[in-house]
Amino acid sequence: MDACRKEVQGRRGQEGSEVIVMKERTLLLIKPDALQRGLVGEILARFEKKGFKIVGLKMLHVSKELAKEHYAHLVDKPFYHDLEKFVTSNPLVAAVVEGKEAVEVVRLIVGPTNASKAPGGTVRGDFSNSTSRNVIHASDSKETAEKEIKRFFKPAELFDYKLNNEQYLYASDE
Ligand code: IDP
Ligand code: MG
Repeated sequence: MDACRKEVQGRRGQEGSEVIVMKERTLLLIKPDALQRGLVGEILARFEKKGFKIVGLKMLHVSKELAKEHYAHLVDKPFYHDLEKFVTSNPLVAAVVEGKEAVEVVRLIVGPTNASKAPGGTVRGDFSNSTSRNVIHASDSKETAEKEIKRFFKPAELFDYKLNNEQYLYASDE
């Protein structure tokens, strides 16, 4: 399933035309530091409470090969060795969440990479004071999200279902 997909809701807009709701998906990795610190439930809850639908969820132990692929943009950095050791040291929890403008909104909830500078209220701002052990990963663009979801989830591990409270999460025109 693509990170960004169109879903016809079957509702009628003001002009009588069918309303098309853009639903985006993005990848979250609740990193090994968060798992070790007992923060998985609290972190996932933030996205649920925002109204994001969990469409994929699993625990895995990241291999060195997967770490190299996922952090390909960082392999030449001096901190890469430590980063690889960190993400492969212990299991993590991977999730795919779906909702309006998921990629951008999830990044806002996550906060900047350097958690020391992350505002309170963001996941990194509230749970970390480190640039490295910053508790969570989130895809940084729609294109990246599409690739990263495929990297961590098989199609059969992603679920299409309706939340019963969807009419309370979004207006009919968004
Ligand atoms: P992001 O996680 O906010 O998207 P990226 O630049 O993609 O940030 O970096 C991926 C991960 O690599 C970070 O979340 C962090 O764990 C680690 N990292 C990034 N920059 C540094 C650094 O300067 N020192 C140590 N670790 C870093
Ligand atoms: Mg990144």
